[in-house]
Amino acid sequence: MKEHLPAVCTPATTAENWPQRREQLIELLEQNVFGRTPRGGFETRAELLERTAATACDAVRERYRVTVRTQRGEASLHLALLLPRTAQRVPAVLMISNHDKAPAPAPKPDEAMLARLMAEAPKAWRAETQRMMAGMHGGTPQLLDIDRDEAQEYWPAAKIAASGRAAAAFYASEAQPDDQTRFPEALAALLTEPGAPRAANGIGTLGVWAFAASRMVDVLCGHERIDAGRISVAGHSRGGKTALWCAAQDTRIRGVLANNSGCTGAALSRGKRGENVASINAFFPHWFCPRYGQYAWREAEMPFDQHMLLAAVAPRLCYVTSGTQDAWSDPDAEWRGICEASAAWRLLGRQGLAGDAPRAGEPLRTDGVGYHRREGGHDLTAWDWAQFLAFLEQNNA
Ligand code: GTR
Repeated sequence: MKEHLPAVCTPATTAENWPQRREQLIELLEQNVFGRTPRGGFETRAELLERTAATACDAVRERYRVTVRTQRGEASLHLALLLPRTAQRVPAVLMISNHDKAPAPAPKPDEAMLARLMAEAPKAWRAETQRMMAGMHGGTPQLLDIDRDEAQEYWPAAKIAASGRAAAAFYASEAQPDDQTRFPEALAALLTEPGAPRAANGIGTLGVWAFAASRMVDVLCGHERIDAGRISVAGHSRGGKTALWCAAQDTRIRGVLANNSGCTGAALSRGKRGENVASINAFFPHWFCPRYGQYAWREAEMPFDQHMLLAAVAPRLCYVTSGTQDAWSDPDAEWRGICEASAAWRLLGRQGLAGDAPRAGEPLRTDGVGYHRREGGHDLTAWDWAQFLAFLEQNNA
């Protein structure tokens, strides 16, 4: 369904004025979806806590305490880094981990918002949303130890280092726990007015996570072993949405790897199946600015859509993935997102993607965007990582 899809490039957009158009796209997404990101008034510093030899590969492991200071105080996050042993500066991949080291309680929905959205919702939506959420909120928490370099499918740090790249990772929850009853804490508390109700365009949890990722990029850019022009960010699902928003805003980032990012990630909201603007705002209102919830069931009125999030990365590198059985994310909506966003890459003289979605297992890689569909569900696997590394390799990133 393409009716009323606002265009990424207007008739007045040219390659020369693309930077201004890009700013407009960021502004639309800030005001309506993710909330306003601070442009200044903060400082980042890093303290090296530990440097050791890696256990699973020929690399050096470093652990940092990264402290962000604003006029309201300081918050610290932990950055794990695995550096291949080589004399040259290396590219880096930064993982925004939405998996924690220890089990954390699953985020609880906002009951009032949920009741309101449920009352307005079609019957089939209510049943599907409740079924999905029961699974999500009752499931076993997925864990990740970012300080380990041994084989972990979800975050194969040793494989990334073996490919000649630094593998960096941090826990999003250290910037702000994923819980609407606890917003704002940690870094989020330094970015919001204490005690004030959230403004319609006030930063949400994903905005705080994206801001935190950019502070990690501050540290990576200043690292003597890292090539500051070749830093990519990666994330899965809510981490994928965050990686896209971070790369859209932060032009120091060379590429983004957005895995199964779905609703409010790579998937166009217009005509989307599975999770939609209503369900995501019902269950995760804290992820976004309050204004976003007003678009529940009103997608046609949105002055934006998710192709604009992807397009704001152009002409840098943007790779989107889907799982064939990840219906909640909607693989076809993710494919339409990257195809519609491709107008920006084409404007800037790069190849875009168009036409029918590729078959599962047949990745598409260009000099700007890339896409694959993996056989299977909502997951980040060794096969996904192999394709990410091939895409980065092809583009010298
Ligand atoms: C779900 C949510 C999705 C996706 C996913 C995840 O609860 O509906 O948008 O972000 O979480 O992060 O695994």
